[in-house]
Amino acid sequence: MTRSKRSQKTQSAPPPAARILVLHGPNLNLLGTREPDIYGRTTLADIHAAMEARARAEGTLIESFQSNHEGQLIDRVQAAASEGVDFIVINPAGYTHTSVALRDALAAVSIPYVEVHLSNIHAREPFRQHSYFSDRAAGVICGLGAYGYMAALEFALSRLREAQH
Ligand code: CA2
Repeated sequence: MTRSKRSQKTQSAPPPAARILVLHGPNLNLLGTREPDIYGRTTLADIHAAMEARARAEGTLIESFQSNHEGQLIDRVQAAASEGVDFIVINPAGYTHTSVALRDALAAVSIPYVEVHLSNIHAREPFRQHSYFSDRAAGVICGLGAYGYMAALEFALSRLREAQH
């Protein structure tokens, strides 16, 4: 056996890149185009681009998915388990206050998640002040606008770095 073949044999494969999934609930596709006083002027594409660049710098794979349909979000969460997603950042939007089913999907896959809201839901109508997601979240960020997603991403990256050591 040649020296290069021998060294190839003993080299271990690099660990697979960590994976983060960013989930956006209903109506967030409108971000940056309507109600800028509440939700700001940053679009979902802007948010994804900024998160992508930051994650790439750490060698982490990131995917974003937005849907206006509860079942599609649930399917995406279920698929995340078989895809080896390590961390989820989720803004369940209106489903925050209604969806036992999406909560159950996150509980079923046991993937840690941070819940993000652009607005401060505690300073708004009473019905927004209960979330079906917060008690199981690693953390909750609200009221920081689009920056909240970057803060959640930094937290996820630090968690994933810790897990690799
Ligand atoms: O503050 C948040 O991020 C929310 O999750 C946004 C949801 C709302 O139901 C939650 O209570 C708090 C609404 C998302 C609607 O997004 C729009 C964006 C631009 C224009 C219109 C709606």
